[in-house]
Amino acid sequence: MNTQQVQTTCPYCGVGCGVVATVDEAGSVAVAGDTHHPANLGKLCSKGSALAETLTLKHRLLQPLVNEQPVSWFEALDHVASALTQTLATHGPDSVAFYVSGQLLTEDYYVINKLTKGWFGTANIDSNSRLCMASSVTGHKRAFGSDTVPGCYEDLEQADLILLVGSNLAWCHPVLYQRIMAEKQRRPALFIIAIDPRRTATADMADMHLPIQPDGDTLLFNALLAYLFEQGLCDENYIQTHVGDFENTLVQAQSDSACEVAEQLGLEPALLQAFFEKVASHSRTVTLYSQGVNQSSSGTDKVNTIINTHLATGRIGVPGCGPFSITGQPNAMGGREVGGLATMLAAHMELHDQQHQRLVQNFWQSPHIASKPGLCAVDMFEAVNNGSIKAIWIIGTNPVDSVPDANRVARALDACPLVIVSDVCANTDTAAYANVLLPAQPWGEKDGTVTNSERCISRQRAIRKPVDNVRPDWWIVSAVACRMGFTAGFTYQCAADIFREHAALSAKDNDGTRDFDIGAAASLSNIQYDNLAPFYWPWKSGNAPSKPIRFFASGHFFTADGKACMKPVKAATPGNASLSNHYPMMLNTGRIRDQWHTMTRTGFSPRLSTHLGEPFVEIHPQDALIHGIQDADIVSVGSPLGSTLLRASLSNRQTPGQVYAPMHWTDVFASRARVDTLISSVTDPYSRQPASKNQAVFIQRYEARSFAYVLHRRAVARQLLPDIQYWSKSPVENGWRYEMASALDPHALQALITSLFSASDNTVDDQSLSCDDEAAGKFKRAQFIGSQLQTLAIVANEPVELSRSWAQQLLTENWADKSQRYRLLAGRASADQPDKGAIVCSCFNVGTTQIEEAIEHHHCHTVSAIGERLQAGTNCGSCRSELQGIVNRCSHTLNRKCTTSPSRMT
Ligand SMILES: Nc1nc2c(c(=O)[nH]1)N[C@H]1C(S)=C(S)[C@@H](COP(=O)(O)OP(=O)(O)OC[C@H]3O[C@@H](n4cnc5c(=O)[nH]c(N)nc54)[C@H](O)[C@@H]3O)O[C@H]1N2
Ligand SMILES: Nc1nc2c(c(=O)[nH]1)N[C@H]1C(S)=C(S)[C@@H](COP(=O)(O)OP(=O)(O)OC[C@H]3O[C@@H](n4cnc5c(=O)[nH]c(N)nc54)[C@H](O)[C@@H]3O)O[C@H]1N2
Ligand code: SF4
Ligand SMILES: [Mo]
Repeated sequence: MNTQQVQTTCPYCGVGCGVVATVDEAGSVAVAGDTHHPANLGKLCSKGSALAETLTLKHRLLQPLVNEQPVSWFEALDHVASALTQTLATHGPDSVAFYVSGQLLTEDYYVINKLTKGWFGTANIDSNSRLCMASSVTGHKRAFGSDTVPGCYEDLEQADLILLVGSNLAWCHPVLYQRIMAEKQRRPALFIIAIDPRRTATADMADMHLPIQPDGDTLLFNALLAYLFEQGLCDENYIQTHVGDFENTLVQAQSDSACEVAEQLGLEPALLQAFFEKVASHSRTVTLYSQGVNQSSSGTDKVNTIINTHLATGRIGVPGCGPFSITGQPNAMGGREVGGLATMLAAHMELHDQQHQRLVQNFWQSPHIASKPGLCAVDMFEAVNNGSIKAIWIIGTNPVDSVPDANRVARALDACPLVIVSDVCANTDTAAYANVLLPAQPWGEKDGTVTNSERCISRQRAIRKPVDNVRPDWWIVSAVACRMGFTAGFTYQCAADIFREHAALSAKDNDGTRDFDIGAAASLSNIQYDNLAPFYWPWKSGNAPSKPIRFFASGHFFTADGKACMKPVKAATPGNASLSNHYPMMLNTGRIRDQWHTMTRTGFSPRLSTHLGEPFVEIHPQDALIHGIQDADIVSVGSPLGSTLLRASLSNRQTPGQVYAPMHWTDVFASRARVDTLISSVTDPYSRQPASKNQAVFIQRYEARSFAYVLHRRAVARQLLPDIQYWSKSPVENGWRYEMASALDPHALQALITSLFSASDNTVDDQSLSCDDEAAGKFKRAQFIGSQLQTLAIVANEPVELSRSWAQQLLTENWADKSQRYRLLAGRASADQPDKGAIVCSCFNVGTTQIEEAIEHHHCHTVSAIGERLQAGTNCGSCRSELQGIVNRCSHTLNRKCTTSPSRMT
C-alpha cells in the first residue's frame, strides 16, 4: 500500500517535538518522533504518541452555527462582520475583544493582532498565555529590556547543576525531561534539584527536593543571592560591565534573609544549607522554571529573583548556564513574537513607544494603531461581566474552564450580546455560550509555524485534506476583516503570505535594536516555506540557523544602556495570608501526565485515560484524618467562590495543610470538578497573571449514601444525570466508564442507573445477569446484546472495589460463552488474564501489579530491567519516574505488597 510521510510538529507542549506522520491510502495515520528534529531527536511522550487517536471526527465541530442553527460560511461571516461593525460604531473600539490562545499558529495570531490593534484601534486582545507565561515576559523585560529566553535545550545537557523550580517537567515536558535523564545516566555527577511544595514525579527523580512553602520562591532566591555574595561568588567583572542595580538588589536580599529563612520556607536548616552549597559549588547552573513560578501573586518577582542570581554570578549566555523559562503551549513563544497580548505591539515592539507605534502603523498602512494596553484576561472577563465589552471572539481556548472564577466567566458570557467561538470541538463548556460557533481546522489539517521554548521555529503541516467546511483560523479572521471593508490589510492567499509579512516587520528598522529578527524569512517562496526546516531565531541573513543561538554571550542587553537590570525584590511571605477557620487549606492546581488542559482532545483517548481516570484531590493522610476523610471518599473542596466534588487520593506527596487538584476536568467529563470555579481573580500586579496555585479552600467529606461503577457503550447526556451528585466519565475501548456517588440509597441509585443505561431495544439478551444483596447494599447487573456486553453496573454503599484496569477491557471481549459471564459480577479476571493493577505505562498498558511482580519475582531492581522484561518505559519514557518510584518503594518492603495510588483505585 502507498504511504505518504509528512514532517510536522506536536500540538501540545512547548518542547515542540518534531513528528513524522505516515498516512496510508485508506487515510489512517501513524505517528512517530522525527529523528531529524533538534528538539526531540525522534522521541515522543505519551500524548505525542497518541496523536493519531485524536484525529477522529466524532467530537468535531464541522459546521458554522449562528444561534444554534447551521448556516453557510457566507452567512456566518456576514453575520459576524456586520455585528462587529455595528458594535464598534455604537460603542467604540474598546467594546470589542479577542481572547485567543498559545495553541494558535503564528500566522493566525499575527492576523488577529493586526486586525485588533491596527483596524479596530484597541489592544483588547489577550490570550491564555496571560494565565501561563505573562510573569516570565514581564520578568524578562524588567531584567533584559526584552522578552528574551537567553539559552537553549543543549544548556540542560551541558550544565552541572539543574534547578527545576515550580516545574513538573517529568509530566509536563516529558521529552525534555528524558533528555536530561539521559545525560544524567551518561554523567551521574549532573546534579538535579526540584523546588516544589509537592513531591512530584519530577522530584522523585531529582537528587534533592526542596518542598518549600507555597510562594516561598522569592525568599529562597533572595537568600541564595545573599549566600552567593557572602561566599565571594558574585562575578565582579561581569557585574561591572554588564549589570545594573546590583547593590540595591543585594541589600534587599540581605535584609530579607536576616530572618529564619529555613523556618519560613518550612525546610530543615541542613537541607537549605546543602542547597546553598550545591549552587555555590556548581558554576554551570541552569534554573528552569514554569507555573509554580509564573502563576503567583508574586510571579514576576519570582522570575526576577531567579534571574538576579544568574546575573550576579555571570551564569548566563554561556554553555550550560542561564535562567530558562520553559513554555507551556506549543506556540506560546510565537504568540509573543507577533505581539498577541494586550500589553505588547508586534514583533517584540512596545505599545507605549511612539516610534514603535509609527513604525508598525506605517508598515501595516492601518487606519489606527493601539497606543495603550488593552484588558488582560481576568480584567477582560470582568469587563464582559460589567457590560463594557459587548462582543468577544474566543479562539482556541476554553475560558469557562480555565480562567479564575470560572462561574463568573460563564455568567459574563451568558449575558454578553455577542459571543463568537472558533473551535475544533463541538461541545466545549465555552461553546455552550456561543452565539456564533465557527469550525476551525485542527492539528493535522492546518498549516503554519510554531516557536518552541528554545526559539526554534518549526512548520506544522497538514497531514490530510481538511474536512469540508472547516477553515484555518487566519482565514476566518481575514474573511471577516475583508467583509468589514478592510480588504487592503487582509487579502492573504496562504499562510506563507502572512509569515513573510511577519518576518519583514520583525526586520523593519531593527538594526539590532530588537532581539526578534527573522528578516531573512521575508523572501521565502511558497515552496521554500512549505519545505522550511526547523530554524532558530534570530535569522537576519544568510542560511537559516539550524543550531540554537544563545543570547547575551557578549553581555549586550536590550536596555537603554545595554546593561541588564538586577531587580530589588521584597520577598513575599511564604504560605497564604487568606487562610481562615473556614478556609484552612492551601489548594495547589496543575497538570497530570496524560491529559491536556480541558481534555477536548486527550479526554477522548482510552489509552490516555488509563493513567488517572477521575478528577481527584490529593490530601496528606494527616489532614485526611483531621477531616474524617478516607481514601477514595468523595470530597467537597470549596472556596468563597464555589465548590467541587473530587475523589480523595491520600498521599504523602503533599505537605500537611496543602491539597492538590488537577485543572483538567470539565462539565463534559464530570459533574462538578471545574477547579477554576474555586480560584479567585488575584493577579500578579506587574504581569496580571492569575495566582492559580495557591487558593484558600475547605475540604469536607461528602456523605454519599451510594457509589457506582458503570461501563456502557454510549455516553449519557449530562442533563440526564442531575440526581447523581458525583459522576465522572472516561473513555474505554468501545464505550465509557462512569464513576458515581450520590445521596440516594443504593437501591434507588441502582434503579436510576438501570433506567438511564438500559438498552432501549428488545435485542437485549435474556441471559443478562444480576446479583443483589439488598441487606449489604450491593447491586450488580450485566446486560448483553448477543455476545457483547452492553452495560455493567455495580452499586454499593461504599466506594466500589474493582480492578479498573481489568474492567476497562470488558467491552472489547466476546461473551458468547455464557458460563464465563458470572466473572463480571464476581469482579474477577479469568486465570489466563491476571489483573495488571493500575496502569502506569500507557504505551504498553503495563500496570503496578505486573511491575511489582517483576521486582519481587524476577529481580528487576532497575527501571531498565523492568523495561527489558515488560517493555514499560521503553517507548515515550513518560512513566520512568513512576517506575523508579515503585522500584524505590518495593525495595524497602520487598516482602510486602506495593500500594498503588488510590486515585487510580485498582
Ligand atoms: N501532561 C501535560 N503536559 C502539559 C500540559 C498539560 O495540560 N498536560 N500543559 C502545558 C502547559 S500550557 C503548561 S503551562 C505547562 C505547565 O507545566 P508545569 O508548570 O510543570 O506544570 P503544573 O502542574 O502547572 O505546575 C508545576 C508545579 O508547580 C508547583 N508549585 C505550586 N506552587 C508553587 C510555588 O509556590 N513554588 C514552586 N516552586 N512550585 C510551586 C506545583 O506543585 C506543580 O508541581 O505544561 C505543559 N505540558
Ligand atoms: N487552576 C488552574 N487554571 C489554569 C492553569 C492551572 O495550572 N491551574 N493553567 C493555565 C494555563 S498555563 C493554560 S495554558 C490554560 C489552558 O487552558 P485552555 O486554553 O482553556 O485549555 P485548552 O483545553 O487547551 O483549550 C483549547 C481549546 O481550543 C480548541 N482548539 C484546539 N486546536 C484548535 C485550533 O487549531 N483552532 C481553534 N480555533 N481551536 C482549537 C480546543 O478544542 C479547546 O477547546 O489554563 C490555565 N488555567
Ligand atoms: S514532550 Fe510530548 S507533548 Fe511535548 S511536544 Fe513532545 S511529544 Fe508533544
Ligand atoms: Mo500554559
